[in-house]
Amino acid sequence: MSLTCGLIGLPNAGKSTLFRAVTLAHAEIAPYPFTTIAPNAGVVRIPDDRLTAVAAVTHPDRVVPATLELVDIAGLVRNAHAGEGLGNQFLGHIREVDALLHVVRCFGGPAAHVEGGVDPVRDIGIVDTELLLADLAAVERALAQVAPRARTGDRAAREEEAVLKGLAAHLSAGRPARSFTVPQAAEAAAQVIGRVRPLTARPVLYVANLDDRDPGSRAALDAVERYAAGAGARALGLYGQLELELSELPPDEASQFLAALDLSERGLPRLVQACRSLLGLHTFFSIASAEVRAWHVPAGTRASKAAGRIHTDMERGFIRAEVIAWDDLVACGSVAAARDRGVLRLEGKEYLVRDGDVITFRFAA
Ligand SMILES: Nc1nc2c(ncn2[C@@H]2O[C@H](COP(=O)(O)OP(=O)(O)O)[C@@H](O)[C@H]2O)c(=O)[nH]1
Ligand SMILES: [Mg+2]
Repeated sequence: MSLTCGLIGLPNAGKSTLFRAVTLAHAEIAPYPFTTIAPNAGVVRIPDDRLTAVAAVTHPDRVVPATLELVDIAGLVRNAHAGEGLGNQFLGHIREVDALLHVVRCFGGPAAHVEGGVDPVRDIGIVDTELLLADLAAVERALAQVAPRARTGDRAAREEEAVLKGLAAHLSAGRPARSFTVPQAAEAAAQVIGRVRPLTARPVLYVANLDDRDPGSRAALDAVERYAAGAGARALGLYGQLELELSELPPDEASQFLAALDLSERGLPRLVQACRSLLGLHTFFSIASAEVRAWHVPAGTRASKAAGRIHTDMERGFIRAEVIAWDDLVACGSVAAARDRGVLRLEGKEYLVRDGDVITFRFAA
């Protein structure tokens, strides 16, 4: 299972700058044989204080954080949905990611702005409109497919057609598929969304790329935040160029530089944590003498499935899960003490893994 966030936005918004900043600072090292999947894709480590605390009481040889994939998708331009500027190819790449980081340019400067001056809300609108139009085209194709069956009176086909028409109207009104609901036909709607896989159904974070030397770019952040709130999404501001420069420095020099700039913290940790919550992930920890490791699973994952994240044998031969909340383990100081105090629970395969669980799976090989 690989969960992927894609950087999208207009050309020259700072996507590649951010991609390089994140992959330099958070690049996965061991135990994978490669840190880059493709020139524009990287595996990113997600730092986790809970993992550090668990490792501090279990003393493993190795501590392995959970990871995500990040993809730098080439810039989208006006009329991409109609094939402009390799549009279909770009939209195809967006279709492959699970969540969107929509980078919005809030800095001026020499790098040409494809649309003229700095205007983040206009820029967001251009990109979001392209995604909406691409989704609308996909819904219309699905409608054309289902129409013949619906005409014969097939009940499921008619229900699907009704949902698709509702979705088309929703998109035409400029609203993203992620806010589309059909309370009276929730299951049919979920099936349609699962089949059409609209781009605008993916969760999105608007990333305002600010300029540390341009005080005006803070006002742009306000505008992006207001837009995001109106769209039921979140926004985050950071200094892309500065983050890249900091990522290129040795850690001690980077902290000195940060202090000199009067910045208390970097933006990248906030960004990678936001990716994790955007994807709706829970983290669980596995503990062995050799290795303590963090794993991501979608919220609502059963224990047996979570075991399968570690090894398919563990899922197949699943017997039970021994679960301790990470803070209970840290408070007790050891697994044995946690067992003595009764905070270690035995759970079956149907148990829904909670964020922060420390789990040892028992399985028959
Ligand atoms: N001033 C300033 N320039 C930036 C910032 N981020 C990126 N740039 C510049 O904007 C240009 C385009 O950046 P790039 O990351 O290639 O944009 P992309 O087309 O979205 O991938 C480059 O010249 C960057 O150096 C920023 O935060 N502030
Ligand atoms: Mg680029």
